[in-house]
Amino acid sequence: MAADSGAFKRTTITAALPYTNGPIHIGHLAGVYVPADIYARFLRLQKKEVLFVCGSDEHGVAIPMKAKKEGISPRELIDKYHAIIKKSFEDFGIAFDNYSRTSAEIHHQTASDFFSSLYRQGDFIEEVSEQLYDPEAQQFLADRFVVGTCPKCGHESAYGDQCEQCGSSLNATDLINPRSVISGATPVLKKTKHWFLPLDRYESFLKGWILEGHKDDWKPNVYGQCKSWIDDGLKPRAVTRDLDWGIPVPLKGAEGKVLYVWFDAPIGYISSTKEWAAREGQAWEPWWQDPETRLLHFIGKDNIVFHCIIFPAMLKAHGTYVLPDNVPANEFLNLEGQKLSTSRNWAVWLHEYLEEFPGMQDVLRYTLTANAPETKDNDFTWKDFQARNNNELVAIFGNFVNRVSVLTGKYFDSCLPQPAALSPRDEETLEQLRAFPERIADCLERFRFREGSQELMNLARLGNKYLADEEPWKVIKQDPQRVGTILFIGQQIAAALAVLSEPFLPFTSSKLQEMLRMDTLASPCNWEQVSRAEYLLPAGHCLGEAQLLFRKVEDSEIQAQLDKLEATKKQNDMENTSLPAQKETIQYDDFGKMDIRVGTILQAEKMPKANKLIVMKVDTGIDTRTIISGIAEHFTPEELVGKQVSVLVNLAPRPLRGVESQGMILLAEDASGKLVFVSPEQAVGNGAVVR
Ligand code: B3M
Ligand code: ZN
Repeated sequence: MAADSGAFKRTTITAALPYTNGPIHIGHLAGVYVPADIYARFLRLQKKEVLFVCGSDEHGVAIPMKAKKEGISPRELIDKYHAIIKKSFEDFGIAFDNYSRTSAEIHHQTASDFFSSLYRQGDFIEEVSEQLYDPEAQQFLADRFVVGTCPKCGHESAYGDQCEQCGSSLNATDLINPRSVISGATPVLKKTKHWFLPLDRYESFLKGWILEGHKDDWKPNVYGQCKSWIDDGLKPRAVTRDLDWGIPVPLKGAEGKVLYVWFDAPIGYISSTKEWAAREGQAWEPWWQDPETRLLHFIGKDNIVFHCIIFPAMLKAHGTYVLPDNVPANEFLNLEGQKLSTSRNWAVWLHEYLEEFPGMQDVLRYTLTANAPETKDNDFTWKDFQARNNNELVAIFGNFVNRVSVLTGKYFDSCLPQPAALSPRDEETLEQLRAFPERIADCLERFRFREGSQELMNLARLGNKYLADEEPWKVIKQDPQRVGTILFIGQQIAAALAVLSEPFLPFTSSKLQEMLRMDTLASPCNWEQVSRAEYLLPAGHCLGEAQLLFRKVEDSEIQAQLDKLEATKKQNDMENTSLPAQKETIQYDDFGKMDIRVGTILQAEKMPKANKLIVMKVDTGIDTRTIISGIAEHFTPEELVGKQVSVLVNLAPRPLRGVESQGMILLAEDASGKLVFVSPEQAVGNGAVVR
């Protein structure tokens, strides 16, 4: 039943396993890993029992596909990206208790056993169907391994599941002139046996559990997707594939078949837990099997059906597992108005960000949280990044901490003075401060991370306003003791910020805790104490050296990022408009037959009632003749007159709209469709022979 973390003994948090077919970018961070990490840290700070697991998803047809593209083996590919991804997570402070990978032995064993259990219980149905098969390579072809002409738009290299030119989703059997990516052979249909999870058997369970049980606590986007899947009627889903990359199907007669990647991947959460437990000398079972465990899956919206319907059906079928209590899936993040895309390189890659903004992980974490795609798709813009940094982190949070620490240093040698009697305003400020843990917790328990980050900023605002109103820099002249009290209160706010910012800004939090020397306190500060303790820092407590928490981001840095994206856009445009392939070989004689001369355009005018045509008089050196060319959309008649161009003069004349064209002017067209004349690089006499 729906409840917050308080009603459970422990919480198992999973974050979607990233595919090792590329590095990770801001979309992954914003959608899944930052919110999951904030939540895990938030529970840990409250001393709750929590386990946060993840790992690399290294199976599926995308892996051998990508490996082929990069010219390496699938094993080399997964090793490469597993290392890059793991490092990005560490760099950004995503504090998993364990980060595993699905190529690990323990995972192969766990997934294989899971399949065998369901098989033994009779939870699968077997079905023989016809699939495309490469007779040369002697293997079945996944959709992505078949290319051919798109039946909708004629694009010649559409994939078996989708045409990237017109975006239509296709069936591999619809392609005209299909060929195997592996051998180039024409695929044939061949019978093959597969195992299916009959989701229809779980319909009434899913209806009760989700549609009735989680109507109010699951996010509307998640609930809505589940409802439409269930309402559409659930069908059996194949959980095996004909592929040579993955976990072998543990059955006799299933040689050459592997588990479908979406069958094994979510089991990866369990394997990762087992790996952690073995290392820590703990039991893994309570985290998955004790009914008092709360299971949470953090994912992106494209993974909803797998985590809310298919995996729960698997867990339910198995019989000994708890079901997810919530699946707080996010929508998508765009970048500067366009969909993030690995293949089009439209992304901010985490490893590149860190090279360009070293030490600024928290700024990205904060920006992505403050602007998280929680309820709808959202846009990341560099201008917004700069504004969040300069106007919030620098101007509010950093500025407050800096002012209070500079003043404490200046007037009290960086040791907290004994406060005098508190004014009503002081009392009220402390009262407000004590309310923040609950205010932030209330947001986080409802997975409203954006709101939570804004509440944190409000705490810094409280501090700034207090200082601005109390004006210790003015009061110091007549009442130094009062200034001691003001700064004492100010430092309590700084300490609260140090604690409460930890889930959102872990690097900043630890810098600030160091500055405040919180490690030397008799009882270390935690979430609860911010609301319970009379004071977080006692009088007489001495502070460490002040550090800069945030720095301003300059316009030039933002411009550099925008320029980089602009270059990517240009690159993509170039690649989209491909150059035609080289024509058939010809002999010298074929070329020698052409008589190409340099000529000068003497006159030019648009052909009446023809949009594209221009009629020209050209001096070819041998005569003056009329030539018609379809270039009116590219040039105005005025800019043509006086130009020296190359003319094919012995082309048979042909009539166009009643006027005879007596030759052809040569033009070069690049990949983007731009037209230029093929002109001599310096003036030369008309009639000069081009050869
Ligand atoms: N690797 C898909 C993705 O990255 C997939 C998630 C698996 S979670 C079990 O979108
Ligand atoms: Zn198409």
